[in-house]
This record gives sequence, structure tokens and C-alpha cells, in this order.
Amino acid sequence: MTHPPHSNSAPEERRTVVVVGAGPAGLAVANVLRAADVDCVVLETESRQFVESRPRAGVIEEWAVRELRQRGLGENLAARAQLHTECEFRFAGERFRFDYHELTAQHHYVYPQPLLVTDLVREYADVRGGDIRFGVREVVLHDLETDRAAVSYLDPETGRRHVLRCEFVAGCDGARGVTRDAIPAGRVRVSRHDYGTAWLALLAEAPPSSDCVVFGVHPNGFAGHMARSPEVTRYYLQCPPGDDPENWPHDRVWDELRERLRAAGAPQLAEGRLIEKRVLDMHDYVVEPMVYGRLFLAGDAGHLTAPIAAKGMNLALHDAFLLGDAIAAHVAKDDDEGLAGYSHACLRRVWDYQEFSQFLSGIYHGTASGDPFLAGTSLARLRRLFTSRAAATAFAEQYLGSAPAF
Ligand code: RFL
Repeated sequence: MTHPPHSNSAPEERRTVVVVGAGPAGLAVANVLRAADVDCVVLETESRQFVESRPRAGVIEEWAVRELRQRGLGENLAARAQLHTECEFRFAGERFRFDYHELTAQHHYVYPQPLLVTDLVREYADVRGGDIRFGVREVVLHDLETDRAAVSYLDPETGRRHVLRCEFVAGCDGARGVTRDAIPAGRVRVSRHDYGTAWLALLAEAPPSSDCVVFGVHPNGFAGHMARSPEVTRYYLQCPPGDDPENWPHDRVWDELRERLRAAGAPQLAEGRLIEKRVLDMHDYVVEPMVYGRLFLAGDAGHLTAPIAAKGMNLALHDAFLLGDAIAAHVAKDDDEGLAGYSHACLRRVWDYQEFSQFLSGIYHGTASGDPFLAGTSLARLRRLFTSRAAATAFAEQYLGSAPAF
């Protein structure tokens, strides 16, 4: 729903684009716009320090790294990211290396999301002189179906409501933002999927215990190991939906990780203090179209992909580059082709990644489903990756998001 601007407002500002949210999507859009000399402002409810330290993703696909670098946003990433060429599956007490680089000639990059966000904030605000307002409150969207669209917010320091009239609103405020909810019921379709399971997402102050990402497929449930830095490792443990992290004290976590990642010849897990422990219920949604009037959704605001396949941030960047370029083409050349095709172009990759996430969920969660039939087909799916080069190549392409077209 949209609301009329508050009567007790500061004088209205006129801006070309208001970007709501300073996550990977919003910051990438804003950087593209700044580079094209398009006027914009970014509104963010949290502080700069908070967004620069919020731990989340780590895996970035090669095409996304290439795009970031081409746009002058990937210098630190190129210098500091880890380059991965293979991953390892552990099941039935054995280790199976999956060399996706050999199959596709492509890599995965591991670069923690807080570092990418820090790079993008610095480039936008400090280098390109962009306007970004942290700590705003009560963001409201107005008149989205008119050519007088606006975004207003409360400045907590002055208590005044600011109104920003604009040509476009980029809704980049993630899964729990306000922009998606500003669309009246019935104007877009929201498709949802619930996996009926959850992951305990852990960050451990411990060095990685493998030189690559490890997926443990075990009758007790899935377990994952992902390096984040030489000192910090992300782990996942499948758990019941709605589980309480307090049910997972230090010893239980490490016992269960050791059990689910156990395999002949595997190095011992390096144990460390758990600095993050959150239960993530696994669910997805997709908003279609990702456009309503002057509002263009990007990233998690428009589609959520459970972190099963490590795709959400990659999709956020994909949307952001398309949206930034489309708005820039409109402003510079009155070319509206990009804006008209925006939602369609985003959603093709989104649906492809959602499908892969479902496929991967079958592999990861089937063995622990309690259904022996599902357990059997899940293991067959997994073994096929190591017996059929054709199956392995198709999997590698989806794992890396490297298909030539979607
Ligand atoms: P974000 O990152 O949530 O940023 C949204 C920003 O909007 C702000 N905000 C508002 N601002 C103004 N007004 C409001 N009303 C607002 N409401 C919210 C928020 O404070 C925030 O700063 O969304 P964005 O930019 O779309 O980026 C999406 C990614 O963050 C997300 O998809 C990934 O983190 C998902 N994900 C992964 N993706 C990958 O591609 N590779 C991975 O390896 C990967 N690992 C993960 C993940 C997500 C995880 N969690 C916690 C769900 C691992 C985990 C554990």
C-alpha cells in the first residue's frame, strides 16, 4: 500500500533515483548509477558499521566477479578473494572430490559479504561522492503509480519526516524490508516454497578444516563446511524448522559436525569458539513481476533463495547491474528497453537458481528424511555426479551459474 506524504515534513527534495537498502543489491545499483552520473540517494535503516560487519554470504560466482571488476568495484576482491576449483561431498563414510573447474574451466570465489559491502560503501560514498543516509526510520513509499513517486523517512535526530520525490525507486531492502509490501495486493504474484527443514548457521573462530567447501550427506542430516577466512569458518547443520539455537551448545555442535562430516582419510575438524549461531528456516519466494509503477525490486526484496545453493547475493548483483544499466540508459538516451525487460531478464536466472536449489535440497536432505525411498533416490542422484561426466558437467554449470543463457 502507498501512503500520502506526512503533513509535517521537511521541504521536499527532488532526486532521480531513491535506492532503499544498502546491501549488495542497493549498493551495486547505486555504484552503477554514480558511474553513469545519474543522481541518486541511498536510504538505510542500519548504521554504516552494522552493514559493513553483518556476516552472511561468501560464495561469489565468476561472472559476478567479472562484472564487479569491469565496473571498478572488484579491486579488493580480486586481491583478497580465495579462488576455489573443487568441492567435496562426504557420504557413506567416504570422500568424493568434485572438480568443477576441470569440467567448466570456471571458478568459485570466496569473499565474505561484509568485505564486499565495505568495498561498495567506500566506492559509492567516499570515492564517487554518493549520498547515503544511514540510520533512517519509518521508510514509506508514496504515489508509485504516478510520475510523482516519492519515498519518505523519519530522521531520528531531528524527528522530521523527509520526502524525496523521484523518478524511480529501487527496492533493495532485503527479505524483511518495506518496498515489497508497498505493492497493493493482487498487483504481483508471490510464489512461495517451504523446504520443511532448517539449517543451524554457525560461524566458528577456527581455521578451515579442508582446502575446499565440504558437503556432508548423513542420515542425521546435512552438514556443510565453508572457509570464510584463514581464521573463520562457516558451518551448517540441518535441524528441525523453528529449532532454538540454545538447543545447540558448543559440545553438541562439534560432536554433530564431526559425526556428519566423518569420512575415511578426512582431516580432523579444527574446533573453535562459535561466534554466530542462527536457525534459518529454509524457504523461497519469487515476486512476479519485480516491477510496480515506479518501483523496481532487486535482490532479496524481489526473491528469496534459501542459502542451500549459495545463490542469493549472486542474484542480487545480477538484478542490480541490470537495473543500474537500465535506469542509466533511460536517463542518458531515453532508451527504455532495459527497464521494460528488467523483470523478465532477472526472473529467468532467478527461476533457474530456484530449481537448482530444489535439486540440491533433494541431495542434501533426502537421506535424513526418514523416508527410505527418498533416501535411496537422493543417494542415486549423488552417485550419478561421480559416475556420469554428462551429469557432472550439467551439475557444475548450475553450481557455478555459468550457463551461457538462462
Ligand atoms: P540485504 O543484504 O538483506 O540488504 C538489504 C538492506 O536493506 C536494509 N533495510 C532497509 N533499508 C531502508 N529501509 C528499510 N525499511 C529497510 N529494511 C531493510 C537492511 O538493513 C539491509 O542493509 O539484501 P540484498 O542487497 O538483496 O542482498 C541479498 C544477500 O544479502 C543474500 O541473498 C545473501 O546473503 C544470501 N546468502 C548467500 N548468497 C550467495 O550468493 N552466496 C552465499 O554464499 C550466501 N551465503 C546467504 C549465505 C545468506 C545467509 N543468511 C543469513 C540468510 C549464508 C547465510 C547464512
